[in-house]
Amino acid sequence: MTIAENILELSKKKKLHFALLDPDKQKPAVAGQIAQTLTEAGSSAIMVGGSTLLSQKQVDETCQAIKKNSDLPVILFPSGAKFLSKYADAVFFMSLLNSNNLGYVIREHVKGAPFVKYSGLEPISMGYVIIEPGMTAGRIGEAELIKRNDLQTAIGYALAAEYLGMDFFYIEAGSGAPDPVPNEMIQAVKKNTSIILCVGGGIRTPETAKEKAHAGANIIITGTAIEKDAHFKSTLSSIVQAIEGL
Ligand code: 1GP
Repeated sequence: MTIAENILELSKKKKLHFALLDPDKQKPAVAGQIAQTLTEAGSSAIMVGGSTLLSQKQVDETCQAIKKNSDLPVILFPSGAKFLSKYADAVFFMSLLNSNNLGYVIREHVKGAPFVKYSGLEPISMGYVIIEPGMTAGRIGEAELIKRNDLQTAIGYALAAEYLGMDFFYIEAGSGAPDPVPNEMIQAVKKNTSIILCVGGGIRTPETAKEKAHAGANIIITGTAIEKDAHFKSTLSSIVQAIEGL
């Protein structure tokens, strides 16, 4: 079974938690320790990527450290072709659908596709959109941010992703967003599509994670906000427990 098939199967049974580790935010050894905690807490996958990466070496070393400490699938969440790593298991082959920069929509993909083929990384197709406030990802990704009350545009992007044959749709408010994606937007997207729905950006507590999962998110994605929490492990376990029973 491929990683994507496995996630699709799992997500039919319960709500999942994925963690995003940004190689720019900690040394590889620390990423390895965090990976161990994520595994113990019950996360289902570790995503690796970030908008401010400087070198592929960072990504390689972070993936290697994670693989040493965890048997969770490691899925790249790349901001460009030069940040792919053969040490990961898979890559979200994702298009930032609401970017004004064609590089993030398709051109980086063209550059990176041969690496994916020859490295053996499993490509997992994903449509990706950023809503207000967008934070660093919105700025670097040159996203035409979806307004927080513009449900129709959110539905339109999700349907477009589904009709283009993408397996996953990721809607996020940006890392560290003061307010995550509104519940009404998640409900509207869920009601109108059948694509696997991932939600992230600004989700810091089990209560918020539960609300977003209850609204229709299949996968809750958390990143740096949680990693900075002094009670990281217990917050994480509580998030996993809060959503998986839904
Ligand atoms: C990953 O933006 C999310 O795409 C992560 O957001 O750092 O706010 O959890 P947080």
